[in-house]
Amino acid sequence: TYFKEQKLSIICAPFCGGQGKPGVEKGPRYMLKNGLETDLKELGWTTKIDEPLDEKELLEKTKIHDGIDFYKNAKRPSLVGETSQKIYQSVKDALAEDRFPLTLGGDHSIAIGTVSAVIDKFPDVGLLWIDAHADINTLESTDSGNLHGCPVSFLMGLNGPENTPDALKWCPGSLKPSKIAYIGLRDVDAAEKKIIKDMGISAFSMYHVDKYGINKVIEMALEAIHPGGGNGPVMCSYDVDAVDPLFVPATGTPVRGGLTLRESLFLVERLAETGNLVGLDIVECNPNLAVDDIHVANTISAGCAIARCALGETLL
Ligand code: Z70
Ligand code: MN
Ligand code: MN
Ligand code: MN
Repeated sequence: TYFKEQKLSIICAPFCGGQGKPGVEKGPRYMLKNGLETDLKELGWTTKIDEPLDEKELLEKTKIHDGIDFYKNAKRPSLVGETSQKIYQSVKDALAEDRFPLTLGGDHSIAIGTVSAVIDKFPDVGLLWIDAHADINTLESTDSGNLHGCPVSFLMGLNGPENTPDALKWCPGSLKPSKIAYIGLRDVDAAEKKIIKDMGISAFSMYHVDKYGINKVIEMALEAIHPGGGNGPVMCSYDVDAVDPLFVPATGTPVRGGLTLRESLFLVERLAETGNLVGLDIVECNPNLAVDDIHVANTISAGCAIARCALGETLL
């Protein structure tokens, strides 16, 4: 492990401005209400909750930015930049205190902050991006204009300095294509497929999960980001829409044919087993999109289970 003591920061990132569906800002509050902090304490972690954002105030601000904060067709770049920078600082603070950073979203644009901070501390880190989507659209390629579909392009510096909104210029954009691997992909835009192919980024779609099984896929992904044995620090940015909507229905962009609940949990159990995990995001839980209370409970409990399994919970 890369941490001296079993300490962690739970960083709350209640932000919805990287996409258009309000409710995803409720994720951190719902996961904490589900008992996540207590559960992690029972696993032996000394916890601290960091709330760098005011959920209510930020939601109001997001509405104000609607329709005025644009960069080409990208929506709310100033707010995404400003907010992800606050999350960046919180993750940096956690790591400076030798605490494992667990960040609860919020939409996936917050990973611009979390991953940048983890790279600052562990320059050699490999990133596992667990998602139905590749989130690698550039400001040029995005059709939706939703910045939660673009965080990887900022992390990799694909937009270039001349084409980066001022509020996002703080992001180092130093992630190398060889240091990222995707798992769970099944809804990738044509422009994203081209970027992934052209840059030689490792991507394991649901096809590969079916073909090889999840264990083999994880091993291949770890080998891709850390050639010669798969050892080295790993950051996991986990979009809950990677999980099949049967298990996680309350998310902004559900896509059928995803990971089973067991595959989803095995993935993080396996990462915990390596002892190499140095950061985790859990994003895109949106209680507003549930049609009933069971959908809310299923979604939130899956998000919490991913966190617990990544942080040491085992079945036996
Ligand atoms: C699409 C876009 C996306 C999550 C949707 C979808 C991106 N490629 N990501 N839901 N989590 O809008 O760029
Ligand atoms: Mn997604
Ligand atoms: Mn995502
Ligand atoms: Mn139902």
